[in-house]
Amino acid sequence: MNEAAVNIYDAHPGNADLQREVLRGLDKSPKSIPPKFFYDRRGSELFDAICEQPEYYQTRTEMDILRLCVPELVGLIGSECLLVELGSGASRKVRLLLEQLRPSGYVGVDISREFLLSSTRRLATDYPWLEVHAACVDFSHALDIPHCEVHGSKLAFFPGSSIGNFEPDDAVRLMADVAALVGPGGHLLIGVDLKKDIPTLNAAYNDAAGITEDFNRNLLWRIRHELDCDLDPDDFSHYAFYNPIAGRIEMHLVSKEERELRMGERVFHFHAGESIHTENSYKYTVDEFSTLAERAGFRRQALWMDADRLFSVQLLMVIGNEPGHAGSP
Ligand code: AVJ
Repeated sequence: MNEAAVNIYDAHPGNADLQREVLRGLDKSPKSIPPKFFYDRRGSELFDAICEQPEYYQTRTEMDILRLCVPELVGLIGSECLLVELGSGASRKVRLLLEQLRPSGYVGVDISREFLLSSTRRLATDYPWLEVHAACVDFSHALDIPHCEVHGSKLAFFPGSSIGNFEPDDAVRLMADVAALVGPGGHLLIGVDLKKDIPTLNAAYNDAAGITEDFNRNLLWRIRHELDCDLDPDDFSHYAFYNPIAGRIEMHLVSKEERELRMGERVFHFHAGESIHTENSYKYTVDEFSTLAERAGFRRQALWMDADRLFSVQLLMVIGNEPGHAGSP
């Protein structure tokens, strides 16, 4: 069988970034490592397994919402669009969109190269009518994707509440980049996890099967394999909790004992109980998120939620040269 064609664009910063950012993060006080480094091959597999856990309500809830809202969405967007998916991962959710929206082109954007290539190849095989692009990009730095010919509008898709990984100001910056990418009248369909009771939030990041724990600790396995260091991942424990003051889940790796960690020529000291902060996952109310979207230049066009209001899918449109909008000619 012929491999389906995928147009590949690779801006991946490579291994040097892991080393540089890990050293920089361990120099900070408190110590931290950016969550984008979770997603090596094993990390992406573990994240997929998290999404199947009964405590992790986000994925199935968002899928249920998408199943119900896509027909309405198609009415609002129309076909003949270019669909750009951010953090495409296994690209399961986007199949729902592709099948009903039937865009003329698809661009998958992800930092995890192998995962991106295999998932976009599968899409190209399953949808021969679709022009498929793969952009291996760290969009937390810059949303630098290849130019694609497009008739009609652009729709960006950012599912899974991955926007929650960004500090609110950075989330505004990223959404403003998306606004510039899709242009006036263009859209962003975004999944946003909502504020809710604390036990439900805590359980979602402390599943009984221990998958989230493995996912968190896999970051240390990755560092041990890819960098020159004397790290034993089992010396650190998984710690995840909702911080109601900051409005976010925090994930940490906590050193069980006092230790030194050698990395290249550097040595880092850990107190017993000292943590490496590995992830924030911000939760928003509908109103809080509207404020962020407006700061980025979007107006909300539609809002879909499950009956328990655990999760939301929001269609945002770039405020631009629409007739009647203040400031337009
Ligand atoms: C992919 C960032 C949306 O914050 O819920 C899941 C990542 N971390 N369990 C999230 C994650 C631990 C996830 N996001």
